[in-house]
Amino acid sequence: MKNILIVGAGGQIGSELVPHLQKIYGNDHVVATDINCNSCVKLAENGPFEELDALNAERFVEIVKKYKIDTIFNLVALLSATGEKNPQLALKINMGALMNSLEISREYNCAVFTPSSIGAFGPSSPKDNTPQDTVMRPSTIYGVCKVTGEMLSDYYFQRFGVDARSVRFPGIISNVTLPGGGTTDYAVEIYYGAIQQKKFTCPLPQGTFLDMMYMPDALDACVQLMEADPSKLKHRNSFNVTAMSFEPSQIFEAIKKRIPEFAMEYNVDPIKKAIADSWPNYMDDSCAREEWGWNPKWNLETMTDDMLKVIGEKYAKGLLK
Ligand code: AKB
Repeated sequence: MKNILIVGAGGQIGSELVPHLQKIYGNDHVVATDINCNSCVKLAENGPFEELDALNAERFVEIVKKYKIDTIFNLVALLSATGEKNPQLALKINMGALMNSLEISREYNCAVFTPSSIGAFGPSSPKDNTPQDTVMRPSTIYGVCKVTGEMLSDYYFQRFGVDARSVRFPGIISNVTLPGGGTTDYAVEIYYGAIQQKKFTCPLPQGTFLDMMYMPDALDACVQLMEADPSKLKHRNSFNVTAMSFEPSQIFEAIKKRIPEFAMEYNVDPIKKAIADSWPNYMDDSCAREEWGWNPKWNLETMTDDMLKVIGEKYAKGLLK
């Protein structure tokens, strides 16, 4: 049985990946960590939780040793829009957490997963059907960290045999923890606006296509890739994965079909627009499909049904205000 460490467990992905992995590997085999204990009260209810600043290598090692960890999920990152507000901080946190995860994986013989992103691509990458292997010259500090992370992870595999694997996640849409500071966040926030205020102000202009994925598919991607037969992997860091691509008016229409009074206006955020314009419209994820069986289950319609149902129920029960 694996002993898994999740670093940055209180964020959008971690808060759902922890219970997902607990169901598969057992509660005691999944150790959640975060710099902020307050965001992890729920996570600490069902399994081990430790406070960890991922930049503190000594404390990181202490936890790896204490729980005999053999697999690390490094989810620590400032996202794309926040990164542009403070590039030096993004560099420090994103690269610091990555380097500690890789070095500790090398020393303590752990497999390691660090998500990359559509943000690893840049304005000179092909925008449509963006290939697995192509030009990667990102124009954000977030993307620079992601490409560097991909290259370092492959280097650690080739040079030291560290079992490092990764996917390039698109915008992830979920109903448990809100993302923060990303360019794709609008595609989550729109559901809360639709249910609560029946209106939403979109920060990206009509026509801005971006890859997206519903959280259950993202969780499957993490597990499937880390469980994949290594002899089948021609790539490692990192695989294109996507489930759908849409632009703001399409998600608006999908919601409006279900909430006819829903209205949307645009107030374009120039930083988010510039970032989104530099990213793919949609990626080619055939390598992930061929090498480890990637096969997403959710599309815009089924995801919209589920998002409105789950978030609607939370408002109805008074769990959200
Ligand atoms: C962001 O928008 O920064 C993230 C991402 C696509 O990596 N959601």
